[in-house]
Amino acid sequence: MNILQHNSFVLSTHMHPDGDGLGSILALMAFLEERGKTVTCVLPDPVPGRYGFLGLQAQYEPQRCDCWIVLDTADPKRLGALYAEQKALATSIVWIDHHEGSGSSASSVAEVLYEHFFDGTVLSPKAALGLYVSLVTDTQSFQKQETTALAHGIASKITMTGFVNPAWVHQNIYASRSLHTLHLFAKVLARTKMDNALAWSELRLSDKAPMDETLFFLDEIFMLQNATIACLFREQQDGYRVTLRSRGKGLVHLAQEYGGGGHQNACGFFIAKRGKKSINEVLTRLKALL
Ligand SMILES: [Mn+2]
Repeated sequence: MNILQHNSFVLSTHMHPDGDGLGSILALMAFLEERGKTVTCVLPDPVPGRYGFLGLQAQYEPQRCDCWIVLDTADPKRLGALYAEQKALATSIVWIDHHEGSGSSASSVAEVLYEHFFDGTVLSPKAALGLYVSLVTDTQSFQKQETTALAHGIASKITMTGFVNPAWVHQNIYASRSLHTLHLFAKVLARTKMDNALAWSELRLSDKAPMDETLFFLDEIFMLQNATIACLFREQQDGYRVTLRSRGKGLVHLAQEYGGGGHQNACGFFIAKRGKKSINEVLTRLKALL
């Protein structure tokens, strides 16, 4: 991946940007700027408030550039309208991803970036913070199955720089729940059902759930004792956004069959609304995988 032949860069990530996408943009931006490159961050969606502490200056209009680098997805659909507009202004495109189908089994984009760009370099404060946020959010604080010695090793090298305070990062990202979100969480917990090792719940349109603030609900449901698959149905006007977690059940093919994607143990897709049928069909498919 010889991207340093280029001079001007646009860095982007998927819609509903998360810590992995935003953190890896911050790190790669620092790396390129330190080498005299012109770098602009262009996003399809606003930066969620909880990631304001990254200090990332994002723009929302496509920009002309030699090289457009998309982080944390390889799926044009996940860029929405930005894809066609930005593609028209970029001379070349590079996708840096770690989802199923990308050929990478890295826990986070930080791992991919570290191996390609940062190994053996002196980390700057911005690069260290960006890599750490990418790593800590996508491994769910080092608890997911994809978390290897490599992830811990990179985290150790980052924290040894002294530029990153893990407790401060954690507080910024996670100690940010509103009372509304907490009350919503109570509703979703009360709706949770379990059938053998499958646990599921739903968010309804009437809940008015902000996407970014309710992402942790599914992970909490997945903490149920003996659950090997957890599923959250998020009602939309025309269907349901379905997100899945598993322990070793290999769900990504099911997600892809429905037009979605992700990782084997964390993936999602969208289904059209057809009364009770739409939810029941998914539950039947999941039970068959237990
Ligand atoms: Mn990721």
